[in-house]
Amino acid sequence: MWSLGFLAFLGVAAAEDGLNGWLRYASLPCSGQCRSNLPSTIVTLNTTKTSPVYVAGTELKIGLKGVYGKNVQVTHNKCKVSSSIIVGTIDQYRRSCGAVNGVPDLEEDGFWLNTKGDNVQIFGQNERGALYGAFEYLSMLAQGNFSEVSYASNPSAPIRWVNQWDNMDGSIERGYGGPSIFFNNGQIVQDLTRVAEYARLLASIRINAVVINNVNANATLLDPTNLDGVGRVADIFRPYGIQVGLSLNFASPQTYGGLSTFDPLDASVIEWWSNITAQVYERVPDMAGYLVKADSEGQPGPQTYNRTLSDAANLFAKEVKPYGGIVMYRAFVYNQLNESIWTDDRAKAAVNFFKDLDGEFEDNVVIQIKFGPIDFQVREPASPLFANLFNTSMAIELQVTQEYLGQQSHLVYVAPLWKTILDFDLRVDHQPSLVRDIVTGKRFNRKLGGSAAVVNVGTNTTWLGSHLSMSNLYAYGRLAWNPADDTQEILQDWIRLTFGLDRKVLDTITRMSMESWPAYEQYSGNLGIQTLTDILYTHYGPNPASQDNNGWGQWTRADQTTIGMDRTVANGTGYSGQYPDEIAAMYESIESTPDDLLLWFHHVNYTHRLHSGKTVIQHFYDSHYTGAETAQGFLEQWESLQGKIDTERYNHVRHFLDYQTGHSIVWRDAINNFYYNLSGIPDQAKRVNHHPWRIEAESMKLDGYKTYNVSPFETASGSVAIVTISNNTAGTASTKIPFPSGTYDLAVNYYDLFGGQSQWKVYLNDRKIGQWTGNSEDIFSHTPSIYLDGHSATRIKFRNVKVRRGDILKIVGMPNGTEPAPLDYVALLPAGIID
Ligand code: GCW
Repeated sequence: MWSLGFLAFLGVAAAEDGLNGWLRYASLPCSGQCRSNLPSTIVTLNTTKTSPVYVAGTELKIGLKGVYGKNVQVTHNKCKVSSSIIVGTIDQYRRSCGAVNGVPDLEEDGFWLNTKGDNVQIFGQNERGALYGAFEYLSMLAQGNFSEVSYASNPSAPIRWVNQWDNMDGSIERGYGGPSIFFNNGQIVQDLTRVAEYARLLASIRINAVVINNVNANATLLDPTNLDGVGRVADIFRPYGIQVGLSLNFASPQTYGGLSTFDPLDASVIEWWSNITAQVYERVPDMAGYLVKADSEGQPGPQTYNRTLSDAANLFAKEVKPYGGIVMYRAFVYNQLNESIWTDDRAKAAVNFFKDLDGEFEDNVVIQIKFGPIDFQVREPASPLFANLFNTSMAIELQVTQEYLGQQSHLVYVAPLWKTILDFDLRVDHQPSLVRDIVTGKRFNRKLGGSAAVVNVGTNTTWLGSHLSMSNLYAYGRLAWNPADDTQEILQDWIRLTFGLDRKVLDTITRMSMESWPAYEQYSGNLGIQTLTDILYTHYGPNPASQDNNGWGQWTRADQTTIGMDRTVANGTGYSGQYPDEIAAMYESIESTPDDLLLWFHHVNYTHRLHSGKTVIQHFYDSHYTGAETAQGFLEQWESLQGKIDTERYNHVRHFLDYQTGHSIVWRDAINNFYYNLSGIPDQAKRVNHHPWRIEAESMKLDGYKTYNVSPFETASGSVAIVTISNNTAGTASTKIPFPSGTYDLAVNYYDLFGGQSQWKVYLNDRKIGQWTGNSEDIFSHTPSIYLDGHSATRIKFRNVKVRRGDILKIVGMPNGTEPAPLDYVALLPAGIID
């Protein structure tokens, strides 16, 4: 047997379970330039173990050892050591070593990186900046890049935060990577190992603050024991240059403090918050600030007392100001609406609530604005609020967690979507006004500004629930630092750091990732109609009807002949008038509205012709076929990398992509069937509702199975499925194969429900050719469903099955728990047919 030492000697990598993310420091060969350019010593200019500069030294040591197997000594406060990396702040260097030459003035958190052969200087404006510089140098080394560089890098904005929607009981709202790393059972967890590992990842992408609890906040976080826990968490983050922030529940003075009111202008309420804030800062002297969701989705707020949103924000702002804290006040404020009122429009809410308060906020208040006016949909226009506040600081809110974008069970590289917003020019006062220049504070000269992303990592070793979704976290950090960066270049750094330098690996994952958001948009909601997920349940699978006929205001206004929200000033909700003149004019007219936002702004016939020349309905049909086809390609592309990626991650990702190929077809058929059923307009290419290679389960010979009408109807082929008659007896569905003899891929569409793990077995003439278990709730990251619907609909495929016409195909389903082994259809797919 091999000893551990021998394995280490061989350089056998630790399990590739994703825990180290892009900080794997996987071994690279080293000769020539590499040998002569590897420093032999690390000099850190701070000896305090909890300082970011000290941490930088440790990280450099780990990196050099990991990537190039080189053992390097860390020493402290020595200035002139040859063949060394010297890391510290500019001031520390000046104090210990004298003048620095050629380094430009750095902004807060900025750094200077200078490499000459095996002599490397890393200077931060502050300790945090020095740590960022160390990670930058390590990123070069880990990508085999030994070029001589000499440059300063400064952040675009001071606010580069992440938000976690973690609940005190350990669950995470819209989290797909397992339970919380912070909370369990109403308290902060004892073992903070994962918190330290998260801190390291976040520091490497230059995140400087993390809000650890859900914006739907629980006041019990404020009890003294929990605040002690927050203190422990902050102690873990601090060495990585990351501050902790807290979400507040606006009603806490009453619900938790026992006061009779939570009126923000009431003296006793102000005193109560003052007292709480003092307790917080006693434990966390560098607490970043408060995050507030109020008067939104049932959360209490100042409107209860007819106070303004600025009254509320300023209450907290005044409390945290003496400690240097800020208040992130969310613009996500809206009321329930009535769809029968043509002019009602949730998209107008943020401007309506905040515009008139411009200038009323304390200067340490930042309005945190979701990128679009509704809610992280697959495509939205930029929030018009960015163009309506000139004397108020703003931050853009993004979602790394893929709430409406496949919940990490679908590959969707989201950064290109964010880019459509960041690079959008709002033309305020007819001047260039890119969203990225507005939120960073440049356009309107604000000192504060930046971005916040909802991340929601959990205890899963992949952090987010799947390996490939980590590109989104990486890209978020990079764009927060520099929103002008190119999303494909960011992606490629991530790929090299995560999967190595092989050219084919790089090209393949690049291609899949760059195709993924467009494909997801194609097989979900098109032309700006929103994602079309089930908005009343899991936000995962298709359910277009759930958008309408309720107060949530995510309407499509689809009927038999027309679809889309008329948001024009002339004839609709007036939303387009919330933009500056040039943009308002563009969206007001159908002619100048880009096709991809047509239905966001206009209510048109299904037969309306797009700029592309297609009708709206034919565009829906075609896009859904194109998108699902692209997704089939992801699996093939990934499989071409077998042997080039460690088995653990190869299999994990393969399994997810295989699932996505099936679920993209569920999406395609559901949306196409829904609008075909509504409009009655056939697909010109005759694909929709026409599946020559399918055999519906309900048309098979059933024994122990019965038919079941699926809701929503469009999530079952032919709207009907079958379920076992009893909860504990197997059912059998059999059929004679009507197709020509030959080799086929056999696809089986079934429903995998939460609540049981049924088993299915497939036989051909009584010979078993395949089997599977309905356990996807334990494997995939998305929210499971207890119903037969678009969330639970799943496809499994058995490749290269040889059949003869007249063979008997039989599926035996054994129910389990509340899962009645449901089946929708089988398809026998000749080579090249997707069905
Ligand atoms: O996106 C929606 C989510 C809610 C979330 C809310 C918000 C935390 O469905 O789960 O609540 O937005 O952003 O506040």
